[in-house]
Amino acid sequence: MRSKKLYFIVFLACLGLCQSCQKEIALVATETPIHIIPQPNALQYGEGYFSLTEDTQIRANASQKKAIEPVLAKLRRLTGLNLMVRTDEQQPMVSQITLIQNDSLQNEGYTLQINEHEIRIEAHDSAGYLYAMETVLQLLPATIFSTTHLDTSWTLPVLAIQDAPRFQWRGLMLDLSRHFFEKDYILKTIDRLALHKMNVLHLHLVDDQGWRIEIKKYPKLTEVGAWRVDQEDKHWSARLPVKAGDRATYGGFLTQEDLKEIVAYAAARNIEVVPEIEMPAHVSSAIAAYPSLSCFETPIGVPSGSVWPITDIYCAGKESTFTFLEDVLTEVMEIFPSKYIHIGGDEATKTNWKICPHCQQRMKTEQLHEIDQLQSYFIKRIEKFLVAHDRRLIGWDEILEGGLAPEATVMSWRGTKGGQEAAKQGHDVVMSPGSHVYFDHYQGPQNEEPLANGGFSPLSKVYQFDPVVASMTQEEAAHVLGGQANLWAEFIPTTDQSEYMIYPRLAALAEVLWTQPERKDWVDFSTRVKTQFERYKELGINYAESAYLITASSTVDLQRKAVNVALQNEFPDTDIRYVLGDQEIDETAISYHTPIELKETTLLKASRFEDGKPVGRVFVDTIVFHKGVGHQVQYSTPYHKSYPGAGETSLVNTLRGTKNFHDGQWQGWLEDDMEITIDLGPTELLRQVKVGALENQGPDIYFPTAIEVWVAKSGVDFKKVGAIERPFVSSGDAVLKDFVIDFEPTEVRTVKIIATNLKKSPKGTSSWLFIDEIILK
Ligand code: TNX
Repeated sequence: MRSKKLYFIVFLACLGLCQSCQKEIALVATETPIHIIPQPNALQYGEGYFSLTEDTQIRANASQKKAIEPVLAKLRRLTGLNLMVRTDEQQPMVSQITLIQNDSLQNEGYTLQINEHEIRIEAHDSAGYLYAMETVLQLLPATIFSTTHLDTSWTLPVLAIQDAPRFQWRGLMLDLSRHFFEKDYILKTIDRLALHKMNVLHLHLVDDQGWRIEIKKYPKLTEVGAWRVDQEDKHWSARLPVKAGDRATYGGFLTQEDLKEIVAYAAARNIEVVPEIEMPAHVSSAIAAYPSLSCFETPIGVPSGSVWPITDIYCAGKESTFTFLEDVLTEVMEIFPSKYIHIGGDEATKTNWKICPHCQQRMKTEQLHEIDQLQSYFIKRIEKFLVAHDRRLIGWDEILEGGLAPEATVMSWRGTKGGQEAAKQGHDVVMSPGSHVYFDHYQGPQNEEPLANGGFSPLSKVYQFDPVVASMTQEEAAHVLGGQANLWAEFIPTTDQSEYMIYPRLAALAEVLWTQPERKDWVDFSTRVKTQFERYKELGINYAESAYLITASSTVDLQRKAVNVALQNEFPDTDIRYVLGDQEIDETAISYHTPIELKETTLLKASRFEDGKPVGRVFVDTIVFHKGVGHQVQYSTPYHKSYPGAGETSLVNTLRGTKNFHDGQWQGWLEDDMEITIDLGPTELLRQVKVGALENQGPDIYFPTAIEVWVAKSGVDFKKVGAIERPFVSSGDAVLKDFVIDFEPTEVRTVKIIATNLKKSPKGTSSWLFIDEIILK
């Protein structure tokens, strides 16, 4: 890829990575593309190649050999080479991989020096050796990640790398409760985490919709709690309530043996598996198994879908709750040797606690005055138990409420605020903000992506994530252990979909958590990630190519009564070409450079081109011009300042909103109706009004319940020409709809449109009305 030869001088002393290499190295680049993810922290290019051959042997002691075993096994399988490991001190071999202990290196760090005869690896711990070998794999052609033996020559470029992670916690969470992932998929995920030099796998083993870990003392947790009524064909929020004893067939769980195998497999790849045992909320599955764990002991079923608010929670008053939890945690600690045990702690609605005699009694005895303090009591008590067993408690940022347990670590998900607050109080934190690293969020244009859980975190946004918040003091920053992405699985029906949501965003996250900020570079990453795609293909990963998808953003030129459509995707330097009208998109398409000016209704198609040919999904959009375009709109009820769309001309600018309600095209009214008047100046013959609306009941956006159209010749004396009604209908999906109001053709100057807001949702919350365009015909 690099056509020019590059000359690099790197002062390693400045990077402080390696004592023994504190000398200037000036090496000349080879022509080989070196595309490593995460980007190493220092890299000097050389000239020439090292070849892996029948003669190549590995010099390592027993523990070094063990450290690199997973990669070595892969190398042997793929290359068909012996790659014998020699532990004896002998004369230099003709071709060797040498592993050397270097205690001046950082934890998990390594140096890699490749010349024509030797790959020399130095590290301080087994993680360092393993990661050096992971880098070696990435210096080979992507086919090294294939699953079958390949008869080809394997060469690596001459170079030198000094590398170490920026953060010690580089995590991914899998939610096994909402979707049950089988053991094999988890093992595969561990291999893939290691490839990205990620070192924490957080398993969300407990939630309302399924208990996924065998606990020998409480067999019903899995006999009952691991199974729910199969409503997988319905949208998560549209699943019907269930009762205790309903036939429950969807689910599964991991036995203690399975989990021990997972833990060992992960440990061999420098990955710590952190179990999450939720409490006091998100535990309907446990209460379904043992109703006595709740305040009022009412029998419930394991819910098949959404539960909100979460009121079926553990009783904080009864001693038996704590006996149960200590028993469970004892078994958990026997399976998981991890330093941290995650206890959840999020989203508890404590209405039962307020009226439960046991909880009230507990508050009295413990002199707790507020209900949040009871949650804090709960968590502190569990922390004491964990600390007594030499473990550390970690929980979601709600554990801050009512006072943090003395040694707790906070996982900040509601932005980074909770994390910063905890760091201020001197606690360690892991940053996992929904804004950047929730892999259940959309990563591309919502209209073109498989159903996800709202939100928008495209690849470039994940890449922008920094676990250290700019306003943190040095002391606070030192408490940031690292970061983590969470794959919540309400909208993950298959492992294929799980892969789609994780990759390539995991590559961006890996670089965020490993590479020093000054070495991060989006433009460079976007080139390297394409090689990562090649590796994913070899590994059979169903990765997302959403970053390639073309989107349009447009502006209106009122003077010229024209729309300027800009085309882009996430990657810089994409060859985008387009055609206007009915024509197929082929070699004759026009190269896109600057926004396209349109003055009439036009069908626009665009595609990414490679080697002169269209590849990937074709972008198709019709820009509809109509009689209202560019005319003045007066608002009798102003739109909400949080959703201004594109401003005063938003409703008559031809530009349509997408299912992503943050896309800048939607104007929103909260509880208010929309009442607007459009002045068509002198007059126009009108026969139809279309009102473009969005419904997404999850975030309380509802279609209008009625629309009225009034017209006037002069701007006064309006007469009603049409109206429709549309009563509320429950729906789980985001839906776009144009409401059409036809009427007798009428010569008009002003048209008034009133869309009625539902005002209060069935949940009792304030409802939004979202409108993107008023189309006048
Ligand atoms: C909030 S993040 C939750 C999860 C949901 C997730 C969906 C957190 C600690 N709690 O229970 O699955 O949102 O994005």
